[in-house]
Parts: sequence; C-alpha cells; structure tokens
Amino acid sequence: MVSASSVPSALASVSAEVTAWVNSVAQHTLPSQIHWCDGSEAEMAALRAQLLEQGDLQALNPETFPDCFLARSHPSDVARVEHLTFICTPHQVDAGPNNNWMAPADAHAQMDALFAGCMQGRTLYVVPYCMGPIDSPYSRCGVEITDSAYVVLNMGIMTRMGRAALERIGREGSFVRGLHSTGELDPNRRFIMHFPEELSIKSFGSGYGGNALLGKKCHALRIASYQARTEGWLAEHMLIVGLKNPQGETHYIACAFPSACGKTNLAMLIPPDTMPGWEVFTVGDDIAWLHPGPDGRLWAINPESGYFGVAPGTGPKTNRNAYDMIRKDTLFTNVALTDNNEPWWEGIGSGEPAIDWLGRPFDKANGPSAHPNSRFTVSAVHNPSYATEAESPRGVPISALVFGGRRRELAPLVYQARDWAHGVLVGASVASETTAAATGAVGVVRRDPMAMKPFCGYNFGDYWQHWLSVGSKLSKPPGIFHVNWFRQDAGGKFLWPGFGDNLRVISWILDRCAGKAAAQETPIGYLPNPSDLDTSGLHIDPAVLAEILSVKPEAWRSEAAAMGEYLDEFGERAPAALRQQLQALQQRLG
Ligand code: OXD
Ligand code: MN
Repeated sequence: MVSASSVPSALASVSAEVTAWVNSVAQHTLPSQIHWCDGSEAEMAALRAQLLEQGDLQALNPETFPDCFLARSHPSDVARVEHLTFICTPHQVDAGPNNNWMAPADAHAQMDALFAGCMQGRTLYVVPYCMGPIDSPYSRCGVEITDSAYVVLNMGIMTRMGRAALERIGREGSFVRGLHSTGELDPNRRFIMHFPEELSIKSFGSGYGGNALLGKKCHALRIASYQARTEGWLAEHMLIVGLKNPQGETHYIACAFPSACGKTNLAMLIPPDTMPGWEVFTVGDDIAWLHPGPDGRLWAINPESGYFGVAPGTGPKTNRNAYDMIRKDTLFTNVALTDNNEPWWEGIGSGEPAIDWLGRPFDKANGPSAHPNSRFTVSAVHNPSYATEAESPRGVPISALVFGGRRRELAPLVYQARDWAHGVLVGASVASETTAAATGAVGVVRRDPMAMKPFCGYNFGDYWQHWLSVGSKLSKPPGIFHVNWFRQDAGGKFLWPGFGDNLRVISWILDRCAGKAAAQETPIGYLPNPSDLDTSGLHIDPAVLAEILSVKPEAWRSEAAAMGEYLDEFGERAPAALRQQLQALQQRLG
C-alpha cells in the first residue's frame, strides 16, 4: 500500500477530509498504488494506452472511427442489477416498498468484508467530479474511488472530472463518497449500496455503467433525490430539450421515460421535413435536476456532461445526430464489429456484423450480434444539436414536464393533466414494459412512477408528497403531460411513427402551455382532437389516429383500480392528496 503522500503537488490543495478518506480506504483495500485524477487529456490518453496494452480496450478503425474504442464487459455484467441494489436507511420504511433495504450497520459490515484487501496489485484511482456546470450553485460534487481504469475513462466523459471539481470540494467541504471495486466480477459477490443519510455509496463486483459510474444513477439520482428532498428541489430521470419554433421562440421541456424508451432519441430529435423552421437543442438525455426559481418557474440543469446511450436502434433514420456524434472520441461497450473493424449493432442501418459482442465470429443462431444493452459513451459537446445552455449555471426554464412509458395499449398518444396535483398522479401512475437496461425479464409491464422505480433513494410515498410540495412553490408551474409513442395493433405493428414525428405532439404540448391549442376534455385529462395535431405530410390512417387519441373508460377503470392497489402498498406514506386525485379520476370515469 502506498500512502496518500502520493497526492500530486499540483493538487496539493486537496481538502483534508478527502485525503483522510482516501487514506482509510487505501488502508482497507491495500492497492499497490494511488492515482489522483486531474482529468487532463494526457491522463485520459495514458489510461487508454494502458487498457489497450492490457487488451481490455480495442482501437476501432482509425480512418472511419478515429479515437474510438471497444470495451467488452464480463458476459454476466452487462446491465444494472436492481435486485442487488439497496437503500440503507436506519428505518426500512424510509427506503419504502420501492427499494431493497438493509440496515446501514449490516450493509457496511457486508461491504467492508468484500472490500478488505480487494485492490491488492491494483491501482486505486481517486476520481473527483462535479455533477452540473462547475460554477452552478445547483451542482453537487463527489469523489469516486475505483480500481477500474475503464470507470475513470467513462467518468471523464460523463462528468466534469478532475482538478476543478477537487478545488470546488476544497471550497465547499462537502462531497458524496463513492467507493467502487470491480472485485472478481462475481455475480454472487455483487452489491450496490446507498447510504443517503451519509451521502455515500459502496459498489462492489460490477464494472457496468449504472452500477459502476457512481456519479450517474447512484449519485445523481438515488443520493441526489434524497438530498433534493431535504433541500427543496427534484432529481429526476428526465431528458431536457429546447425547441425553437418557426416564430423563433425557444421553450424547454423535461421528459421522464424509463430506461431504453427513447430519451436519447427525443433529446436529439430531428424535425420532419414537413415541419420546416423548427430547431432542437439538447440540454441532457437522462437526468434533470429541477429547482423552483425566484421567478416562480421551474429551472433545470443537466448534471452530466456526456451520454451513456443504448447503441442498438441508433441509426441515421432513428437518430441522425447520435449516429453522427459517435464517429469520433467514443467509447463503445459490448457492440459487435464489422470485418472493417467498425462498430455494429442491430438497427445501425448499414454494414454487417463479423464479430459479435462476445468476440466470437458472428452467427445469427447465437442471437443479436450486439448486446441489446450495448452502449456508447461520448462527450455531449460532440452532439450536433448540443445546447450551449447546458453550461448555464442557472439552468433553463421548463415549460412542460412530460411522462411516458412503453405501453402496447391503454395510454393514448398524449394527454395533459388537469393541474399540478393531477400531474403528480399521472407521473405516479407511469407503467412501462421492462427493457434490457436492467437484468431480468424484458417486456413485462410494471409500475415505474416518474420513471424513477430503480432510482428513487427513498420511500415513493414521501417522494410524491415532495412533488406536491415543490408544485406549491411554483407560481408559474410547467404543464404536465403523458405520452406513449409505443401503441401497437393486435399484430404488434406500431401505430405511431415516432422519432422526428414526435415533434407534432410536442408542438401541441407547447401550444397548450402557451394557451394556444385546443383540446377535448376527457376523464383522464385533456387530449388533442385529431385536428388539433399538425399532421401535414404525415401518412397516418385517420382511424388509427382516432384510435390512439381515444380513451376507453372500461380499461381506464381497471387501470385506476390497479393504481389504487399500488398506492395501498405505501400505506399512510401515500399522500392523501394523491388518493383524492385518484378518487376524482374514478368519479370522472363513472
Ligand atoms: C441508463 C439507464 O443507463 O436508465 O440511463 O439504465
Ligand atoms: Mn437512464
């Protein structure tokens, strides 16, 4: 073990608290060296060179994909592990039925046993990072200790990582402590533990993104949601996108969809040719931190600085911006390769796979060539639609909040909640088919309130109460909407074209917020009449449009009853105001 005297002199202003913590972790995990990350390009290049030499990274075709690399994870370590993810609060009720729970002392004992001596022969990397623009009062810092150079490279893209973050920590004194080791990548010795009251995380046994890049889901959602509750703001699983209409006005919306339901695509949407004059600016594609502003509006920052996007399905027709942005400086994980050493995945639109994600010659009998949850990690500044406002310390004002899920039936294309409290019920009722972003069955409908089921760091009952109280601080609250791009007919054919055409729905949403668009009042909220949507140049059967813009009271009565049962799971923590909203919905449904 080396001592913390190895703090480089250029980083000498490190706070004593960080140094003491790094020292105590090193004494416990026994690394052969300690590396304090400064976040420089030279440091990243050296780490890439080291991983290339070890064979843990592979360079891709330097002509067509310059500075792009492929990493292959352990085949049992390809997604978030919700069943091994815990919230550790002194009282189980504070974690709620929405989380796995363990008492903090037990969790620490279990994790400390796993971490004992686990870094022998390895380097301990100290990764200081800032979630959000470095000069924003809304940003929060953390330090991740990890023994994975792959994690450091990803954190270097996904967060403001290095010297400036360490300096801010030195000034502020407080930071989230994230301790990570890949261990032996043994699924039986894998846990992701969160200690919200201590602002700390311990993650062992996985190198996969959401389990190992602790700034992302662990800090920016689970710990931050807890912090946000105590400080009066919201940490949400939402993309943030700016839309400039042909009249030159820009409005921002934040949208919560479960993992792998198209947040990245919507955040980078390309307007259809039949809607000239619209422009789209991406602020973020996964996480939004929302603060009531002094002007009574809700303001959002994106705490991340990169995208950890799902590769399959990304092609020139579905997401041209993403397709273009990942042609340089991109780290791919678990994608397939062409015989020209270019990355490949299902839905890329051209080429053919030669080598599958496991490194075997491609054989379609083995299933998809790229893992369904294969990813790209890339800096946000490479996105052709990147919004410079993503750097704004005060964030962007939000005109509409949009919830959505992947549902074959029931939920119409779009509807608007009657007001904020009804919108909280709409968000709490989100249900969606599960995807490959987490291990477990795919395609099963489950409740995923606010798309936060895997990410809320405390009891959902308290969380909905917090949503209601944030609303009461907003004199100009955003409108709240629900969308469903995924309606299918009996044969499994999608009824709505999606992608760029989703702008037609967003345009209606923005017009509703501006009081300019008509709607029909239904028991579940306000829906556009087919004629209220801009369908110019869209080839959609009017009967299909009418179908996806209709409400079936019988099916909604069952949905409301199921929602009542779901709220009952939260007992007295479920806010009375939410139950009243549900009763009012049931009355309207008759
Ligand atoms: C993600 C996820 O990686 O939601 O963003 O799983
Ligand atoms: Mn996500």
